Amino acid sequence: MKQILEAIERSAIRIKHAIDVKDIGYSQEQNSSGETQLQLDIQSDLIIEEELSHVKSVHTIASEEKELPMLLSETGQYFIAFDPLDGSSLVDVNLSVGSIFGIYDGEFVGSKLIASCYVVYGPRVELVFAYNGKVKLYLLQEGEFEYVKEIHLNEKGKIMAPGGTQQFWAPYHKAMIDSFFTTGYRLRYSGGMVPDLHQILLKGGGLFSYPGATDKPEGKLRQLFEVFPFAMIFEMAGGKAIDGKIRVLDKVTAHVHDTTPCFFGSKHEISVVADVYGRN
Ligand code: P6P
Repeated sequence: MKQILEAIERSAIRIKHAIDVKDIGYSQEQNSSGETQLQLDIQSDLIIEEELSHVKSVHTIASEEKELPMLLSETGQYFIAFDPLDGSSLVDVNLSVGSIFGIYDGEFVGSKLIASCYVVYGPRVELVFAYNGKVKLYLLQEGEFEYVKEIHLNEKGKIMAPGGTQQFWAPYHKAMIDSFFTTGYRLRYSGGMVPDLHQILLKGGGLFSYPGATDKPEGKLRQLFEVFPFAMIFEMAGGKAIDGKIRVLDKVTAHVHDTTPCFFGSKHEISVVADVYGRN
């Protein structure tokens, strides 16, 4: 696992450099989710693929930017799913973006996720690694990731990050979100999953939601690359992650690019979501 974290750290430093200096134009390609790929998306994907290809314990990788999983070593143990540069379209308006990694033991299944990691490329580069029940924060300083602290969520928070297009929300979802705001929650939503969730984790709690809606019944965020890694991080930090009904890590993934509605948050906020969705 140490070699995997070191490969992620090397990737993060290279991706940060690419963000700072490279062309942010669009390619002629689309990814499996039908999103036109930025040159940076492709560049970041290739950087991570190259760095992980040197780690003998990695069996297979799956990327948001690749149609199918890629075998790296038959003798490897770990299956790594990653979103190389989530929210990449925010780079051209100079907002924070991130890389997300899920490390699975032997197969791409929620119940086999054993470690998660994300990197935030913002005013500073920070890395969060969740493994063995602990969520640890690191800060990039002079080319090295220095340990800062463990992350813990409070039982209840103050931040609301409501994703999706409001006109397509279910009425009961809109009423629930409105009820949080009328009780004093603060709106914090950039459209970048990594910085939006990072803020909730570091500010002690709240709720990030990307629900199923009439335009996207199964939500937008991908199970293996985005939702499951953050679900583990929130659970290890003392919070919860559900799809509205069940724990997201208990879901069965049929295809590598499957999405799911998702709610990440402190225990109190998730109990409100479970109550509302349980009644509708
Ligand atoms: P919306 C970025 O494109 C992304 O995949 C996530 O980073 C983010 O949480 C979500 O989409 C934002 O989607 O529909 O609210 O713009």
